[in-house]
Amino acid sequence: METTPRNPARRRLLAGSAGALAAAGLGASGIARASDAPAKPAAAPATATAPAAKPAAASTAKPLPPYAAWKDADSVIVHSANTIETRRSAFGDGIITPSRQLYVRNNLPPPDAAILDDRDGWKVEIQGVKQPRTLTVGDLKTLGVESIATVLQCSGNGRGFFPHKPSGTPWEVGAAGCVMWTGVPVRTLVEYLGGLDGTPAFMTGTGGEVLPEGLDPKSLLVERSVPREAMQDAMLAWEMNGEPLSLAHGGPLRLIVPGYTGVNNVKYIKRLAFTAEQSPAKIQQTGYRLTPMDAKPSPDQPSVWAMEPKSWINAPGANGQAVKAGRVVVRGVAFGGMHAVKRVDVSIDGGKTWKQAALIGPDLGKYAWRQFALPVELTAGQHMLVSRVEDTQGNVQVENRFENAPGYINSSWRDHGLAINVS
Ligand SMILES: Nc1nc2c(c(=O)[nH]1)N[C@H]1C(S)=C(S)[C@@H](COP(=O)(O)O)O[C@H]1N2
Ligand SMILES: [Mo]
Repeated sequence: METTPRNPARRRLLAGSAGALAAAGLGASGIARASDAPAKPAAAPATATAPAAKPAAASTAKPLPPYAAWKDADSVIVHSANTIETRRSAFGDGIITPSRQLYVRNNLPPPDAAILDDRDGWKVEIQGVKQPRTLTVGDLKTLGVESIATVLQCSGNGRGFFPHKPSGTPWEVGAAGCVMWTGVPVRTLVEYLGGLDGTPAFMTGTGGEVLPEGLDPKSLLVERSVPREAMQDAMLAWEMNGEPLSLAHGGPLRLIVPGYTGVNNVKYIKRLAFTAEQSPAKIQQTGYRLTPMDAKPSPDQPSVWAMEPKSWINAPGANGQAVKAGRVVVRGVAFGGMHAVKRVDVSIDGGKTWKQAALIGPDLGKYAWRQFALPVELTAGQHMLVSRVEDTQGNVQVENRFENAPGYINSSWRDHGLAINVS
């Protein structure tokens, strides 16, 4: 299997880790990790428009929070009011993840639902361009429109497979989905405003949550910076899967940064700025860093930005569903992160032998996932189903997770294996 990390962020981390570890020489205990840690208890937002919640599947299950009451309770695991995961068995065979099944992750309680009352009136400040301006969603709609499918995946998806039990939500496979976004391309917007002012290194998006008073705003503000080049494919989106963007998913307006992990896709965006420096917010400076196992989070560690090639199997047998011996079709999803999927291989013996799966369904572009399928004959007994994707650049999904203290970017095909009992 591959031993050389292909992800540039990972290469940087490995290059820098000796120094970082030496410099650290510190115990890892007691490190505060804001990122993806359970948020403070939310004040229940107004939900005048939300349809009634379905009863949860299991009696032990937590109820859906009011702002997400319209989600399909049977398809999700409610970890907390601000962390809701799609069940592995709920990923269907279609390419787009239905909104009712899509995961939700809020670092802060979402804003009041009243912000959706006048969607077109929502304002976003654009800075770092030749003609900085505040535009409304209504204004943005006059500039242009495009649709793009992307994999939206939380940086911590797969954290539940890290044996050291990092703090934060123990997501397995379901903090991810493939979503169709509609909005205005960021490059169209920048062109309209006269182009970039100089050559700022970063594109910075600021979330529109109202922050509690009396606390340092930098400690809570959801403000993320990504390398400027990411603007080429980025979008300010007002629709998701053909519907006006819900509050849960960042309505009225959200930044989409294709290929980048969830946190970089800022919801309720109120400011988009091209900046020389990364945001001073904690979520940027020390949150979402690939912190080595025994180090403290620090701005000199790689930021969690680009996603890596990753795939997993969703059927048959997810979440303990019965599987009968005989012919079955093994199905799953695969994506490259920054590049298109070239091939997916599947093994029903835990990686000893592999067969190439067929990519099925439409190709919605390099940032979407591909569905794959492989008919196999299953004998009675235990089987470990695993899949491995390769992208068009020759990057292969890693066999083993890259250990890091906060438990980010787990792309290990081994960790994502689906153990089934065939009868
Ligand atoms: N304003 C704002 N944007 C945000 C967040 C947030 O808490 N506030 N959470 C981020 C994280 S960590 C993830 S994984 C995604 C989740 O998007 P979703 O809830 O639409 O699935 O939104 C990102 N954008
Ligand atoms: Mo996330």
